[in-house]
Amino acid sequence: MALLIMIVGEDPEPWRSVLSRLDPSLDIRVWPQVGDVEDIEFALVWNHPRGELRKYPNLRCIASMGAGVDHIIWDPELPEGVPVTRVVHESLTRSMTEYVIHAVLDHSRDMEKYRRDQARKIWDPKFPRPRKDVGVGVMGLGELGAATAIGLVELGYRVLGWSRTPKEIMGVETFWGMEQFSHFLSQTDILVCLLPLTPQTEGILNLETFRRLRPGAFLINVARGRHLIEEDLIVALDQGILSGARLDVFEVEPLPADHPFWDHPKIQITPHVSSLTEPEAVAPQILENYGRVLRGLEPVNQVDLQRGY
Ligand code: NDP
Ligand code: OXD
Repeated sequence: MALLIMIVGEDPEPWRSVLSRLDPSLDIRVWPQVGDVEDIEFALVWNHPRGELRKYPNLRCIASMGAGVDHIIWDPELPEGVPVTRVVHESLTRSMTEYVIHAVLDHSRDMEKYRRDQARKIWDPKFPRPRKDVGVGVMGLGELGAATAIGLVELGYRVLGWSRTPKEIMGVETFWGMEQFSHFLSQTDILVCLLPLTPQTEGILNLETFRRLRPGAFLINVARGRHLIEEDLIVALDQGILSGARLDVFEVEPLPADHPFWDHPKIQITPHVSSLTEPEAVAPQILENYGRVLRGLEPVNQVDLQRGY
């Protein structure tokens, strides 16, 4: 029995190193040096090649290296009946909350204007809008969205939250389902996307959505690139429907050098860093799940494969 690390596009070594330090008796294989495919019972994955997970007949659990599982679930050749887990950890939640709060403060305290003013040596102070009048709409009220919404409430913003099912979060005006989506958007000045990528949420950040926001709203996408229709963002920015966007995730990552987002004056880019999974912090929960699977128990932090998150 062996644990396979199949991490593509990132260095698997920190994972191998921390897992073997925590349990020196582990048989760890690092893809593509797999050895006998029959040995593999547990796979820790990120952006695995499509169809690859079918090659392991004794696979009992597929663990995402991050909070999102779209990179696993969207594989049309995913082996059936194998549980999929994701990371839930306070280090991810804290990092995401900090990132979004920083982006919201940066925008609502007019920092983009002051950076532009500085470049032209302009001294032009302005009172920021009172926070209670700035509607921050958080799409997705799960582990990350709920904590982010609470952090924004604590700072005095008017916080609106939208989810699939009803939620109650102190200080947050909550909305759910497509029927209430327009109402949620119509009160939002800063839209934060923290949804999982599913067939229902793919492309949800589109021109129609942007038109329903308060005029000149600001977009923060920290979920997945495929939530956003990229051409629609350019149109919305160029027509003043949106005043700007902070993007951490993209349809193609790394963002290609010739992509128009790089040079757009109203777009701020970060390279998928809003909440990085720290192997040191998260390895114990991966090992816990490996142990559970070997003992015939259900792994924790399992996702609902029907729902897609
Ligand atoms: P959760 O699964 O805990 O929460 C998902 C939330 O989205 C839930 O509130 C859910 O509603 C809501 N939701 C799902 N589908 C719909 C829908 N069709 N309509 C309305 N609401 C919907 O996820 P997390 O908070 O842990 O993570 C969210 C996403 O953030 C991840 O899937 C990942 O893609 C992204 N992420 C990005 C990172 C980065 O570095 N950029 C880092 C980590 C995560 P309900 O509660 O009703 O089920
Ligand atoms: C995640 C991510 O899903 O880093 O954890 O995007």
